[in-house]
Amino acid sequence: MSQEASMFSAADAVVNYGPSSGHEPPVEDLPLPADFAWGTATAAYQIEGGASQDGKGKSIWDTYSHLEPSHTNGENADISCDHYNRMPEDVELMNSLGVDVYRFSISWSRVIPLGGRNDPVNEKGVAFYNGLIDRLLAHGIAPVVTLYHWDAPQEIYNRYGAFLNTEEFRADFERYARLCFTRFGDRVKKWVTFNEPYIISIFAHLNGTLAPGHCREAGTDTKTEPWRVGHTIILSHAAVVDMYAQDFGPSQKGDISIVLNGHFYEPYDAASPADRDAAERRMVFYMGWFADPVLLGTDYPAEMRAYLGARLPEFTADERALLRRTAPINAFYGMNHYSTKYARALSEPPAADDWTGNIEESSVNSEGKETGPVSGLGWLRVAPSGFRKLLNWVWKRYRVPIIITENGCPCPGEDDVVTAVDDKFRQRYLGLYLDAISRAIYEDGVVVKGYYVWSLMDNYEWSAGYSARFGIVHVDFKTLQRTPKNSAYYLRDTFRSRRKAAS
Ligand code: PNW
Repeated sequence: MSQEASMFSAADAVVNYGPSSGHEPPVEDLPLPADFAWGTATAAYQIEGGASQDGKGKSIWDTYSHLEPSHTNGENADISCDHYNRMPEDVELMNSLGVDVYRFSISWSRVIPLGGRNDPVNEKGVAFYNGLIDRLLAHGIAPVVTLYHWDAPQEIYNRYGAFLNTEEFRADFERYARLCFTRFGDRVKKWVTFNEPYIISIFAHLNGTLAPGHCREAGTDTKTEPWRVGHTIILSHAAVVDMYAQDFGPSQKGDISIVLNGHFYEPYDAASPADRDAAERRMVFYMGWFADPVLLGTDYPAEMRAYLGARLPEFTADERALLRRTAPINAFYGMNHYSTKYARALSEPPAADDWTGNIEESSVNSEGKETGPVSGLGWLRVAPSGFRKLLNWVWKRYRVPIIITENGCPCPGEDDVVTAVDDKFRQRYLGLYLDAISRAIYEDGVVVKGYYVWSLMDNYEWSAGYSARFGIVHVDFKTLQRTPKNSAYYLRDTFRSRRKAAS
């Protein structure tokens, strides 16, 4: 299995203390702007539970997490954190931590159980999100709402393959978005259309480690389908941005954009021009794939067109006009960022379905140097200097304010509840990554507006099930009791003092 394919697998979650490089600087608690927003982030399928409660329809994750043999560590999220039934307690918790923002996602099949544009609305599902939004606002917490965090209604997958059919998906997604803007947009002022299109395209439709695990099915084409999925996401995003700007923006006055994830890539051998080029190309293939059409309103990056040829779909003249028109409306670059990797140019011919630009990724470079100490997951290493470089890379290419919409880590040894609550590894990781933001802002001139930690609480980590804990709040999955970890108090206090220092 490639390193990418294994990213979400349970095997990756094996505790590994790894060699600490010992070279990381201490946390300096550097200042942040007075109006810098701090928040927590979650996703519907990972925390809600209530899998079939109050008329909710099935999503592709309800199906995928029940496959036999299991692809999800033998675990599903039928109950998970039971947030659907404990929402008031969770909002109280956030209030006690002093957060400004809560980023959550709406479960499409909870509000439109069958998902399609002519299918009925589930008013009980709508009422749940109305209750959540009202409660947040009553505590002065701003909701940031993601429309799609990986849980497509199962029925639209059955009908036409969901993302595999651009026209059908786009029409159904437009109707779902319109429903959300109509019902929630009077109070929600920040919208995200899609969470991590790269992961949806590659992990869910090429490696098959996430739902629907499409490449596992007969008759699939991994050479072209991931790029079709990406194309569907870009056009559905642009259509919804256009709709928001025309029909809702003038009265609701909110912001809308997309959330992209990506590592920073360093060359495997810094002296090799081919590896330096590979590191740059890897980021273009990862983030530029979506950010160029969405934020610049241009075609896919030229490097991708040259490499992928006919595997990459074309935009029609109308679609190009849509991209150009909507690009400047996107109000921010939503960045999910966790770690840094090395990129090495390969000389042997790539596999027919290669998606990397013929590059090998690793955590160790040609001199044997690691990107950083390993967290509770093998791929996630502490590398704050790469984060600062990525902030610069994105700012230079797109010149749009950046919001860190996810960042965080599981600690080594976190299965043990004492380690979990006294989470020094995580506090250090978060502290160093916040220092990197401060340097990017004050030393490099990058505009960064906010930081939402992943995640509010331990939850269902997709294919890894409950084996990887990203929360700043511990969840006992037997009793469902929540206990803030020390990092929760660290973030509460550091934002208080860092921002005071800045003002
Ligand atoms: C994100 N990577 O996924 C998702 O948005 C969350 O739902 C998830 O729980 C969280 O990160 C932690 O995994 C990513 O390898 C997973 O670069 C992997 C990567 C990026 C994002």
